Amino acid sequence: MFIPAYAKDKLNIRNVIHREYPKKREREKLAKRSKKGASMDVFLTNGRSMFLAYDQGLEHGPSTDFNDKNIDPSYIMDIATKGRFNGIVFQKGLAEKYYNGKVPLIVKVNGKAALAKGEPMSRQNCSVQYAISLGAKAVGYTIYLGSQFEGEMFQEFGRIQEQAHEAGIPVIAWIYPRGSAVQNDTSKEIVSYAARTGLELGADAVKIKYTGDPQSFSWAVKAAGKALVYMSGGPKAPTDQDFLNQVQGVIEAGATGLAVGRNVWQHPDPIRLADSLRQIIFQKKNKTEETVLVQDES
Ligand code: FBP
Repeated sequence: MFIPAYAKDKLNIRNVIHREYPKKREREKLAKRSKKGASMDVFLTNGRSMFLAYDQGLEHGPSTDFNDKNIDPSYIMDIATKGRFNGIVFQKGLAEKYYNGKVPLIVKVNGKAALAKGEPMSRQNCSVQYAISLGAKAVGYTIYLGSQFEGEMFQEFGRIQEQAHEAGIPVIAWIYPRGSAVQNDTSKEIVSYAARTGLELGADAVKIKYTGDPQSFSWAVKAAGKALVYMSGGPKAPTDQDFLNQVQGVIEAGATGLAVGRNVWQHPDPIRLADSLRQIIFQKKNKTEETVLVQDES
């Protein structure tokens, strides 16, 4: 019987064992690189950061979120640069055509459109190596915790996380509890579950929804352990003050920062808003750390 070469390779049990269980020296080398690769330092200013997310064209469709200005990815790239963001989040198509190299790049390596209904599932559409070739300093991946397809996303994320660490870059997990099993995706229990899932699956940072108050969000920050926590923005808040209060609460809770889109690029003056965000995120660090400490001790 003719057995093609690739199949012979698959049948070779020694190869399989070797691939799944690398030798000790290789494991140590990988562990070393993984540790180094997991660092988010390139994205941090005084231990904090703010990211600009712009994958809503895929996730929601252009007619849901965009106007004549912000439909243009160059406009967003400009906001990220002039607003001194610590990272810009693009899908690979936008990274290929619009990334200017002036702000650290995060390439989202999965995504889904909004047309299909039912249990959410988001599959990988870009390899880690290709993201790196576009200039990515980290890759992002969405997991719909609670979805019927959660296991598939866990598995895919696991592979991506290992490849990214092997290549020396960190992985940011967007963890959005969703699907018929999830009643309230901003409750303390669910958001902290999302944060913890990210830690356990090996994310270097998690992007999660705000619970609405610093006390409950600080539980999610604790649950995330050494994984950095970023708030995900959501639809534009009714007023600037509402949004800034959320950000203040997130920082008070001990999070690293935010990774938001609509609240910034739908704003009539995104650069001015970015200035206000920087004041809260970076300049009040000592004050807020003190506050958190006092709360911890009481
Ligand atoms: P926003 O700040 O605009 O909500 O963006 C954050 C983000 O995570 C985007 O990266 C993503 O496109 C969007 O939210 C997904 O929103 P959702 O799945 O909640 O509709």
